[in-house]
Amino acid sequence: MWKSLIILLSALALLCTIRCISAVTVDYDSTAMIIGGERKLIFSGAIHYPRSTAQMWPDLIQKAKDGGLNAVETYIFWNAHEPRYRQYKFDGNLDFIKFFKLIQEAGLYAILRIGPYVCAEWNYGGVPVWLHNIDGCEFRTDNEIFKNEMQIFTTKIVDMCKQANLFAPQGGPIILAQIENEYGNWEVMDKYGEAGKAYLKWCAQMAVAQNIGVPWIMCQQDNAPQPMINTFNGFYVDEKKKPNDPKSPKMFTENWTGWYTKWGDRIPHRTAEDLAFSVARFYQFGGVLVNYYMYHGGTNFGRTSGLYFLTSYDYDAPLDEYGNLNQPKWGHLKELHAAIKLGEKLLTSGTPATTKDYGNGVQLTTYSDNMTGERFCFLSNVNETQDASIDLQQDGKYIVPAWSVSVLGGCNKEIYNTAKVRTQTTIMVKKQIDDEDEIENPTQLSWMWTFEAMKDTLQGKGKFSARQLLEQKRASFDHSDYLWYMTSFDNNGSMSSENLTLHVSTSGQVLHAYVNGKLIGYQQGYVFEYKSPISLVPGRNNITLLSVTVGLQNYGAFFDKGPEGVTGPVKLTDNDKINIDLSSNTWNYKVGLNGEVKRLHDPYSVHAREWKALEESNELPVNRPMVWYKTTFRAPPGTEPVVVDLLGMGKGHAWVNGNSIGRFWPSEIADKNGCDVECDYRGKYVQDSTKCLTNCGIPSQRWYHIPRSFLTPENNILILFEENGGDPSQVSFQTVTLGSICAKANEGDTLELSCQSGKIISEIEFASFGDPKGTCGRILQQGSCHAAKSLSVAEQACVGKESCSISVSTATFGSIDCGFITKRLAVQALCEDEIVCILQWSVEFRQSSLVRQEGTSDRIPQSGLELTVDPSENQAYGDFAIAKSALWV
Ligand SMILES: *[C@@H]1O[C@H](CO)[C@@H](O)[C@H](O)[C@H]1NC(C)=O
Ligand SMILES: *[C@@H]1O[C@H](CO)[C@@H](O)[C@H](O)[C@H]1NC(C)=O
Ligand SMILES: *[C@@H]1O[C@H](CO)[C@@H](O)[C@H](O)[C@H]1NC(C)=O
Ligand SMILES: *[C@@H]1O[C@H](CO)[C@@H](O)[C@H](O)[C@H]1NC(C)=O
Ligand SMILES: *[C@@H]1O[C@H](CO)[C@@H](O)[C@H](O)[C@H]1NC(C)=O
Ligand SMILES: CC(=O)N[C@H]1CO[C@H](CO)[C@@H](O)[C@@H]1O
Repeated sequence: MWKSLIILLSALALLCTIRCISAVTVDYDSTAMIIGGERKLIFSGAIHYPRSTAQMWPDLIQKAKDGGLNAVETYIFWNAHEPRYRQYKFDGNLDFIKFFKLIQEAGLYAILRIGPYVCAEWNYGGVPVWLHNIDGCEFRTDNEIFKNEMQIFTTKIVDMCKQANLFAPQGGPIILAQIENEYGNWEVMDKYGEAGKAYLKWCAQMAVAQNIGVPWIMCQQDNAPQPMINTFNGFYVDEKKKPNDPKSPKMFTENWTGWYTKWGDRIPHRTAEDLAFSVARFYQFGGVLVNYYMYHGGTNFGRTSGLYFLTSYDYDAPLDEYGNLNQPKWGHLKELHAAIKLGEKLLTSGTPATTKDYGNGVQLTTYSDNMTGERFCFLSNVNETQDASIDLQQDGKYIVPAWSVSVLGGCNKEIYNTAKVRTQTTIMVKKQIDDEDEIENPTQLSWMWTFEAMKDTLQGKGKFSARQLLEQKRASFDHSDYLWYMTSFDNNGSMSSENLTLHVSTSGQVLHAYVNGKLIGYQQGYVFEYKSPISLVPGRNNITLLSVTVGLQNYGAFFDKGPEGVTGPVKLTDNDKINIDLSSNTWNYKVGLNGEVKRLHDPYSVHAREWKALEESNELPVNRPMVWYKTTFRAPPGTEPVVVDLLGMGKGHAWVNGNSIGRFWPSEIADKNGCDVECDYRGKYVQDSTKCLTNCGIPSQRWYHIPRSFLTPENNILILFEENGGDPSQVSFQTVTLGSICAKANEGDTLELSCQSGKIISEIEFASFGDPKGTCGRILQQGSCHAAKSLSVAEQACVGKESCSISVSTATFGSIDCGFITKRLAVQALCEDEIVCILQWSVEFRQSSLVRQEGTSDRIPQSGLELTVDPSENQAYGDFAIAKSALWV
C-alpha cells in the first residue's frame, strides 16, 4: 500500500516537473500567437529593469499581472552592462536574469528586446561610448567593428538566457526576442543607403543563428527580412497597417502610453480614454500583441538618461514612477483587457472578420464562428466630435461616443466602451513628514559642505593635451558629465584696452567659462555660441571652459557621430580689428571633477574629513556654483514611496547613502502657458502634443525618487553636488500618498469612490449633479445646470467612510432641468489617514509584592478604542489598579 502510494507520488512529481517547467513551442500565424499549442492574444507592458530597483520588481510585475497583462517586455541596456570594454555588470538592478525569473514566477510571458541599440531615451541609445571611440567604428551600419561587438554582446545575453533556461522551449518565459530597434523609421534607415540594407540583412541572420527557439521581431521595419516579424510603434496602429508577410501576426510593440519629458518641458498626458481607444481599434482590426510603452516608466538613476531627458521617466504610464497605480489609466485598461479576452477564442480563430461601415466614421467589426454561432463585435466611432447612435436591429441600439470603441459581447451587449471610464481618478500628493513625528528630530536639516576644488583647472592644469578642440565623448569616454578645456595665451599689450568678446561654439549642453580663474558666466542649450565680454591682464591669460553633458544623444541616423562639447571655434574679437582664433592653441584637458575622483558622493570616502560644518565656518554657502552639500536624515516611517524635494537647488547630481538618485535641475522651469486648456480625449494624440499638459510655470522636475531600499531607518546621508548655485535650506523629504479621489457617472449608474489602505474620506472637495465641466484630476466646475443638494448628498454618503457609492438619479438629487443632455454626477473627495491611537497602559498588582507592568498597544483605529480587562484572569493577584492613557498619532 505505502509502496504504491510512493510510486504514485513520484510519478506525480515527475509529471509535475514536466508540466511545471514544461517546454513550450512558440509559433504564430496571422491571427494568433500559438504558445504550447494554445492560440493567444498578448497584452504586454514595458518595464525596464534598471529604471527601478530589484526590490520594486515583484510588486511592479504583480501589478502588471493584476492589470490584465500576460507578458512583460524589457530592453537590455548594453552600456549599463558593459560600461568599460569587457568589464561586465549584472548585479543589483542590472540583474536581468532575476527580473525574467520573477516574470516567470508570476506566471507571465516575457519579451526580450536586445537591441542592442535601444533608443529608449537612454544615454547614447544604450550603446557604450568606448565602442564609438574605436577608430573606424560606425554604429548601425555595415561596419565590421560595430557588427562584431554587437554580435559578441547579443551572443552573451542570449547565452546567459539559455543558461538560465529562460526561453519558452526551455520552459522559460521568453516568447519573443527583438534585434535592432526602429531602424526602419523613415528618418533613419534610408540615410544609410545600401550599407544599411546589408546591415539589416546581417542583423536578421546573426539573430536567427542564435537559435533561441522563439520568433525574432524587428519593430518599425516594413522590409524586415524573413523570418523576422515586423511590428509597429506609435500612438495608433489601425486597419491600414499590416505586417509585410501575410502569415505574420500584427504586433504593436510600442503603443505609447504617454510621452517623455525633457528639462524645461511641461508634462504631457495621454488620457485613459484615448489609450484604450487605440488599443481597442488595434484588436478590432486583427491585432495580436500590444506592448504598452511604458507600463512602468520609472527613474533614470545615475547618468542613464538620454540627451536632456528628466531624471523621472514617469511617462504617464499605468504605473507611476514610484510604482503606484496611475488611475484611472491602470483600471480602465484592466477592464479593456478583460473585455477583449472574452473574445480571445474568436479573435484568434482565423475566421475572417467582417467590417461594416455606417458612415461618419462608424464601423462594426464582427468576428463569428459559423459552426457554433458565437459572435464578438467591436463598434467604433472615429469621428472626433459626433457621438453616434447605431441601431443594430435585433442586436440592440447603441450610443457610441465620439472617438471611442464599444466592445460588444455576443455582438448584442455592450461590455466596455473606451470613453466610459468607470475607474476613479486618484490624485497623488507629496506629503511633508508630520512634525509630530519629528519632535526629537525636527525636519530642519543641518548641512555640511565643501567647495569643489578647482585650483588646478583654473590654472590650466590638465591630464593630457592636444593642439585642437577634442570632441567630448572622445576625450571623456563619458566617464563623467564634466570635461575641462583649458588654454592660455599671451596678451602683448595691444589688446588690454579693447572691448573684447570671448566666443565659444559648443554642442552643449552646459558651458561654464572662466577667465584668469574667475567665472564669467554659463549658458545651456543643445548647440549654441556662448558670448561674453572679457577683460585681459597684460602677459599670460588663462581660459578655462567646463563643458557639461546632460545625457548623450539617443536617436536619429548617425546619432553616434553627433559631436558633444566644445566644437569650436573659440575666439576673441572686438567689434572690428581683432579676431583671434584660439581653436588650434594647445588645449589641456581634464575629465571629471576633483570631487568625483575623491568619491565625495560616497559617505565612506576617505575624503569625508573635507566636509565643513556650520560650527567651523560662519555661513552655509548659498547660490554659489560648484559646491558639495551633505546632510543626514531619518527615513519617513511607513512604506509609501519617498521623494526629496529639491526646490531651491539649481542643477547637479544627488546621492542617498552613496546610491545615485540621478541628475537634478529644478531651476529649469516649464513654459507658464497651456495647462488651462480642457483636456479633451477626442482626436489624435500626437508627439509633442500640447493636449492635457501639466506643470506649467513650475520646475519640470522638483521631486526626486529615493527608493525605499536605498534607506535605513536612521542616519541616511544625502549628498548633492550643486553646479550652478542653489539654496539647500529648503530641501525636504516627503512621501507620495493618495490625496484625493474623483469619479464621474451618468444618470442611471452608480458612482463609486474608495480611498485606499487605512484612509477615509474626510471632505468632499467638489460635487455636482447636472452637467459638470472639466476633467477629474484637473479642473472641475459646475456647468449650466446643477442640483443644489449635490454637496450635501455626497457628504452624507461619503464623509467618514473608506468607500461609498451614490446612485446617480433624480430620486437622490431632486429633479433638475438640464434640457436634452444626459445628466451626470462628478465628485471629488479628499482622503486622509484615519486617526488612530496607540494605547499606553500600565497595571499594578498589589497583593503580592508590588509589581508594575507597562506596555504599548498596536495602532488601533479611533472607533476601536475600548479597554477591557478580564478580571478572572487576574484574580490570582487579588486587587489591581489600571492606569491607561492614550497617545494619539
Ligand atoms: C464627423 O461628423 C461630422 C458631422 O456629422 C462630419 O462632418 C465629419 O465628416 C465626420 N468625420 C468623419 C471622420 O467621419
Ligand atoms: C460566416 O458567416 C458570415 C455571415 O453569414 C459570412 O459573411 C462569412 O463569410 C462566413 N465565414 C466563413 C468563414 O464561412
Ligand atoms: C600683438 O598681438 C596682435 C594681435 O594678436 C598681433 O597682431 C601682433 O602681431 C602682436 N605683436 C607682437 C609683438 O606679438
Ligand atoms: C567700447 O565699448 C563702448 C561701449 O560700447 C564704446 O563706447 C567704446 O567706444 C568702445 N571702445 C573701443 C576702443 O572700441
Ligand atoms: C595662469 O596660469 C598660470 C599657471 O599655468 C599661473 O601661473 C598664472 O598666474 C595664471 N594667470 C592668471 C592671470 O591667473
Ligand atoms: C515611430 C512612430 O510610429 N511614430 C508615430 C507615432 O505616432 C504619431 C502619431 O500617430 C505618428 O505621427 C508617428 O509617425
